[in-house]
Amino acid sequence: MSCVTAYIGLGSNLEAPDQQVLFAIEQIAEIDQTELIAASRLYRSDPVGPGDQPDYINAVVAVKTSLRPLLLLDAMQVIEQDHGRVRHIRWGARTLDLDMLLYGEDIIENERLIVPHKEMHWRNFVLRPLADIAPELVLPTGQSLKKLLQTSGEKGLSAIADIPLPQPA
Ligand code: ROI
Repeated sequence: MSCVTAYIGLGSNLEAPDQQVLFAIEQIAEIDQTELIAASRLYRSDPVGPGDQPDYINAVVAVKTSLRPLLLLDAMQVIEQDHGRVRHIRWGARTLDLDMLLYGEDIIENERLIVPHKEMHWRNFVLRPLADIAPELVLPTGQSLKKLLQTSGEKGLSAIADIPLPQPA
């Protein structure tokens, strides 16, 4: 059974977003064949995208998993649905968004999943929390997280709390 470190980005801007994110992290910790190994701080971020939407809460977690990428994605989508996520408006407000950012060193492109996540390279609400838990990370594309974060800057982003790692049951 080979284990891979994967990184998952979390975002919410509806219905007590901080609670949505914290509870989702507990649910990620319970995914089959998957161990939660690190969590970033919790961030508040200005909304990126159209119109008038509430601020977001964002975080990133690292897991060690022996699930193949699409099975990990399935488990993440079950959690999103549990949070009442309805996919309709592109870039609209959402109760919970879970993005697979990285799956080991893999580069994945199929109809369901693109890894590394296409927009992580410029989204500071992904890069900054990722740097909390993997400051020396280099993406499979060869780009260093530090470099990307220098370019994205930290505008509109503030760390608001530490996230306690849920204890295994
Ligand atoms: N903006 C912020 N700040 N955080 C997010 O998680 C987020 N997620 C999105 C869009 C709508 C692009 N904007 C976001 O999907």
